[in-house]
Amino acid sequence: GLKSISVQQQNFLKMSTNASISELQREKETFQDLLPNIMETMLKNTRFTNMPEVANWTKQVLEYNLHGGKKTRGLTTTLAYETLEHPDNITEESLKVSRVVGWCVEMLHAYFLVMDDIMDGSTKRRGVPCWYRLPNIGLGAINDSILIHSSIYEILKLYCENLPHYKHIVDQFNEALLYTSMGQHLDYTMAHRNKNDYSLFTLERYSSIVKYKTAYYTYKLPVSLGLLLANNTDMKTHKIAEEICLEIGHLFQMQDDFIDTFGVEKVTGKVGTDIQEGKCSWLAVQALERCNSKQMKVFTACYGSPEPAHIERIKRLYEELELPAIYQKEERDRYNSVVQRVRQLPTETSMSPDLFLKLLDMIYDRKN
Ligand code: DMA
Ligand code: MG
Ligand code: MG
Ligand code: MG
Repeated sequence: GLKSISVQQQNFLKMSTNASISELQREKETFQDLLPNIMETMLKNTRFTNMPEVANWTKQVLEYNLHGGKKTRGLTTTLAYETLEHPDNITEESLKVSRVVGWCVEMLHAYFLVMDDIMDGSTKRRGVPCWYRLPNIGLGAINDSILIHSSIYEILKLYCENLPHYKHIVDQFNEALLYTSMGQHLDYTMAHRNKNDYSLFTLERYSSIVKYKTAYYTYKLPVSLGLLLANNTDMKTHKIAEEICLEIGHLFQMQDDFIDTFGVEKVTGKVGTDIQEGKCSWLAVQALERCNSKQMKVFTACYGSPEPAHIERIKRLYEELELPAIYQKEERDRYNSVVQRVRQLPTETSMSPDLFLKLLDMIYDRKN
């Protein structure tokens, strides 16, 4: 269990976890139910109307690529708004707007996933073939991803143009777009560099990749949006929220890397590619920290190779190095470290630890 906190606190956490699981499940259903409505409204009231044929195509692209998944980013947006807004200001309408903005974050995610699956040579996503792998799609997926991305701004204009912080909201999406593409660039070039030179596979480099490719758009963006929807533009609050979000985001991507190799396809809905693609993953960096010279020879001979036997050998090496146990410990340590950090929040700002504890509980020990 959660070692550095007391039994009483553990029980409290479990209780709050169980309560928020059903709450979260209900919110997820409400969130999902809103999508058809948003799509209809977008296709009938935005610049998509100029080209009904393409509007119809975009609908199919969105339906396929927004389907399934955990909806972590969309739900985080609404949860952030609900937690950070003054209770008197929360209305059905304001909650709906937060869900619409949450869907925009899911669209940014879908846009990146369509591209990411091409870049990573992936075959499956959320239990179905990756978009670019469908017959008659192929590299047309690149333009389809732009249709997904453009939908975000059409929807924001439609639902948020009159909000006091509309410009700031749009800028948050632009920031996340830039940072994520920087991270994806690092991720891609690390895997496609001169073979057998692993001098750049450091913990420091790893932290930088996951901060940019995942933490900004997965946590910093939804939480900043929640603050802005609650009309909070206090720079100090935004800064502190960002620091915590980047820590949670690091934990989230470290889990994704572990799941890539040790996850179960039926549960994750995807097939791992990090070993054959030679990614600078958490597992690779940890292995390189611990290899003796014999193990290092195995690593350089097999890592980044598409041969099933090589992939299996790397997986065995990870097990020999006891990386699954090291992973569990680091997952717990990072969880505890964020818990400690957010306990200090009430003295620093008006934010309560609540939101961040819920976000942590949503992902702790996740298998998908
Ligand atoms: C995720 O990296 C980052 C983005 C921006 C999609 P990844 O390739 O490890 O994600 P996944 O494992 O879902 O393909
Ligand atoms: Mg990928
Ligand atoms: Mg990737
Ligand atoms: Mg991954």
